[in-house]
Amino acid sequence: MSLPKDFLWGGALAAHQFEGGVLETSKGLSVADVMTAGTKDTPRIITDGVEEGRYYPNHIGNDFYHHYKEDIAYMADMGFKCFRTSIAWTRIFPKGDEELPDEEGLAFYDDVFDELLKNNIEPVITLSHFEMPYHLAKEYGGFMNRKVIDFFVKFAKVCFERYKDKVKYWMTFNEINNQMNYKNDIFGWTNSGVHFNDYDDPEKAMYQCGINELIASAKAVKVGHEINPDFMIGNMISMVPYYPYSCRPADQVLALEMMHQRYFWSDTQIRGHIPSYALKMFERKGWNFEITEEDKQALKEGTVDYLGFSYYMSNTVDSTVNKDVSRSLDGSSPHSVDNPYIKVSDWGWGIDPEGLRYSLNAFYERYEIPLFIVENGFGAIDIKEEDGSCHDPYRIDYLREHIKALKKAVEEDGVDLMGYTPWGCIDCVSFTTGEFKKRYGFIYVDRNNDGTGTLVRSKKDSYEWYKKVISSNGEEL
Ligand code: BGP
Repeated sequence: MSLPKDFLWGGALAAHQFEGGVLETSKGLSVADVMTAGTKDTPRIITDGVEEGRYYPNHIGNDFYHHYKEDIAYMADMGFKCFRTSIAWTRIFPKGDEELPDEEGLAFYDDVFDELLKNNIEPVITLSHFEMPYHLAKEYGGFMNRKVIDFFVKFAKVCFERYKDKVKYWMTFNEINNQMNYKNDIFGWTNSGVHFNDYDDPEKAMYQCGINELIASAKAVKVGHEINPDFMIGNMISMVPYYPYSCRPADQVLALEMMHQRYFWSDTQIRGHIPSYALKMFERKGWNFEITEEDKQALKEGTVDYLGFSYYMSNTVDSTVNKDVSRSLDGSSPHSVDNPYIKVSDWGWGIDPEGLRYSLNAFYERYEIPLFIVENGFGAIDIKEEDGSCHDPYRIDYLREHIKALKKAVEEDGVDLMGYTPWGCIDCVSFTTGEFKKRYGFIYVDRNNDGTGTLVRSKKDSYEWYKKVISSNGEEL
């Protein structure tokens, strides 16, 4: 038994974290472009536009905008079958509410997709990866405003039409469920262009906004299928499975409730309606959300073809614990506790390969549709030696164990898995902290947290290792 022959091995990135080409092109500012760099202990600051004297790491990213041919050549050399990236909404509609799309932005992605296809690499495209137009966030209130649904669907339609013969695999919103961590402002801001903490009831605002995004996602899926019925359009969920801390029944039920918070998003996108446990919760809380008959129809007609998800870690919950997690960067809940069986990365993310097999099974049992692991990886501080080499055995270990786990899910459990695209295949800006030194790549980029560095690329040890994994279709690990 082995992985399917057409298994999509590749890597993943997101426009705002690696492209650069922000101020010198026709691109407009996105929500990510007004966020400063932080560290794991000092949060990124969401500024009011681009402010003089501040450093915005996403403006340069790793400068893919000017290196894309070189970078795609590296991907081809590693044997990538696919490359997951996103289209920056603000390259296509710089402010978000224009009548016509921007030709310079559209042409950039034509060039990138042509270069990928020339190298036999399938583009896998996220339409919105934490990078909505800043103008829509500031002037319209982001996804709290239903007009933004129409702007998103229009943007999606333009992309589907323009790239219909170049791109087959799509996703609507990256980690749509991550706004559940709304207490930390960057999650609501980047997901929806909203500061939920400004609302009297931030949780209610988060759900209203999330419902609007789910409607936008479904409408886009429907439009995409009309434009090209062969499109495979997926959703994208951040999967952090919750384990009960003990065999105490209350811990089991708590873990189930925590999973409901995640499934709310995928259930709606895959089954085409808001699940009963969520409707009951809205009722209990006295929340009357605006969901019209037309919205319900849209959700029904816009179900996705596959489930894409990120997996970095698991989380463990204890029903006797209830603490403040307003600064959580890792999906922690008020009930989260350390898992004594799991080691953590320098950023406190638990390393749990078996959790990946568990997650694949949990999703497949629930939905029986194809799954795609579109993010997984190990953020670490890498050292580039004087001779240009970079030894990252910890990353190879992490990926090897996760690939073993996904193989078990496919080979022993029968999960239908389309592919695997490790996150940050070329070093890029960290989303949660804005640092550059939290690296995930097979390719090292000479760039520092303060924005210094030559941007020169070089191979890490994991580069040759991953190349062999791909050429052996996961047999040589
Ligand atoms: C996911 C995001 C990515 C990415 C990754 C790693 O939540 O979809 O954009 O950055 O996490 O997170 P970080 O960069 O903070 O280490």
